[in-house]
Amino acid sequence: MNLRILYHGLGMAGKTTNLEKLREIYSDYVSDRIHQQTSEGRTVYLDILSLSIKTKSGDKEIGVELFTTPGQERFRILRKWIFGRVDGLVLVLDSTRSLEENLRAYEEVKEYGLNGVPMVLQLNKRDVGKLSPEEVRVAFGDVPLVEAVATAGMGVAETFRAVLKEALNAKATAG
Ligand SMILES: Nc1nc2c(ncn2[C@@H]2O[C@H](COP(=O)(O)OP(=O)(O)O)[C@@H](O)[C@H]2O)c(=O)[nH]1
Ligand SMILES: [Mg+2]
Repeated sequence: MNLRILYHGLGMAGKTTNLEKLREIYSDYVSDRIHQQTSEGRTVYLDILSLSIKTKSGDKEIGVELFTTPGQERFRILRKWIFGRVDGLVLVLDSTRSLEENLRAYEEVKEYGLNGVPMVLQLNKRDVGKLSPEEVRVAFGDVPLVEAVATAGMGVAETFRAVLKEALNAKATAG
């Protein structure tokens, strides 16, 4: 089985940081050989991380491909092409920005027809941001929400496991 997980959110929300931390946390499971090309630590194009993980029972191997959307406006047109099939979506919210700003990223999710995709919210930058989980819940209802400080690795694996669970559940339901 193969799953494709997209990390979407405003530019600078912490998408790349999530993938970098996951690469460290799951270093034994990294199956890609793509060398991340960044300049000054910023995403040049897009980040991909391929993991090969085993199910709880250990009898099945799942390939998980994680990717982020590039924030630069000039790549806007390419995003549709990047999206293709998406099995799970992490909407990375930046708690240093307003709810309204963050909702723009969700508007894009809808614009690209991804609003039916299993979604997990990550409220990132809890170390510096003011946007509260309560405000987010009012806007999104009971979508799974994980608080994070991606730079410290906090909430990163939890977010990944949550979206994996949502994606696998949806697959099981679909048969
Ligand atoms: N203080 C703080 N900074 C963060 C956090 N997550 C990411 N950053 C910083 O925010 C900036 C943008 O992060 P990046 O992962 O490149 O965002 P992207 O544009 O969504 O890929 C970088 O300087 C990160 O180090 C966090 O939880 N707390
Ligand atoms: Mg990035």
